[in-house]
This record gives sequence, C-alpha cells and structure tokens, in this order.
Amino acid sequence: MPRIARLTDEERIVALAALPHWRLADDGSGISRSLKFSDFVEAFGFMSRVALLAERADHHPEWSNVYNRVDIRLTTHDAGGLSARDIALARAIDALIARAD
Ligand code: H2B
Repeated sequence: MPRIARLTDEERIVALAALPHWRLADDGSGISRSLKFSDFVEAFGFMSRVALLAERADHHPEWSNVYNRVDIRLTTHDAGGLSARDIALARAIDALIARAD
C-alpha cells in the first residue's frame, strides 16, 4: 500500500474547522472525540457500526469504552500522524451519530 501523507498544519486547520466535535492533540498527531450514550448496549452498538466502517476503509480507531462512554482517537500509524483517512473516518462517525439523534 502506498505511504499516506500526514496533513500539513494548514490542512489540519481547515479540516478541523469542519469537525467541531473533534479535538486536535497538542502535538497535532491525532484527533479525539468522546461520546456518551444512554447505556452500554447503545455504546457497544455504536462501536459495532464504527467497526464495520473502519474495516471497510482499512482504517481503525484507537478507542476505549467504559459502560456508556466511548473515547475515540484517530491517527494514521502508516503516516506517523494525522492524515486524510482520519478526517474521512471522523466525518463518517459524525454522520452515524447524526443519524442516531
Ligand atoms: N489504521 C490506522 N488508524 N492507521 C493505519 O495506518 C492503519 C490502520 N493501517 N489500519 C492499516 C490498518 C494497515 O496496517 C493495513 C496493513 O492496511
């Protein structure tokens, strides 16, 4: 697979402006979002849907779950930082949440 490029500082700013629920790590290496659901089943159902998206895109989140909370961090290991793949997955995750509202 070709090596994927890290976003430049300017690309990061532009991408994050369109993702208000995501926080850029201080070192710029990734973005994160925390979500709370009504209970564990809702949280795990969400994770299952994201897992299918991630597998299809061959791009996987770093995440953790405690009961109804899911903490997600997106970074591209192959790029050593934030790439367009993380932005695309963040958008897809946001779209899943929007549909769940
Ligand atoms: N997920 C993430 N977040 N970053 C990657 O660089 C990555 C991945 N690479 N999922 C993929 C899998 C790679 O390891 C496989 C071989 O395509």
